[in-house]
Amino acid sequence: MDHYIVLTPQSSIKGTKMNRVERIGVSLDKKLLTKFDKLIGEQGYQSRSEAIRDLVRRQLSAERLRHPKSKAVAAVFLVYDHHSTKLTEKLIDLQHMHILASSLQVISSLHVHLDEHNCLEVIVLRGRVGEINKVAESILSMKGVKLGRINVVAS
Ligand code: NI
Repeated sequence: MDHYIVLTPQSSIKGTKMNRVERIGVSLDKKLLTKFDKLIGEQGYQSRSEAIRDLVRRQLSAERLRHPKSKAVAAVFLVYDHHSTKLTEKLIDLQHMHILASSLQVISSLHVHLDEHNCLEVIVLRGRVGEINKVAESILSMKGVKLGRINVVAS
């Protein structure tokens, strides 16, 4: 038996222009719907509509990120040993270099001294996907970086 899901309108903020909302129906077999309900329940969703809206947004964002020219923001996480030769200075130089660049900007950075040796740094970048990936990869491949991760979202 098919189950029917209706996407309900998003709440609007008073005084802002409300997007026109379309209601659509989605047919799913019971087994798939049961799995979906279990998953979104575990993730803390209050409604199927909210979960489906997020899935759609995530997919659209992922699609935009496939294009190197898309605008995006990114957080680069790295753990490094601050005793590593000149890594700290290299990281600072690289960030200063991009602060005034028109196409790629370092918006912010956060530094946490984890222990005697290790530092966690989060560098937030804004620019085109292609440039972000290039700079982020050059950061993560620096000698002395122990762990790294890039999180990019389309903006
Ligand atoms: Ni530190």
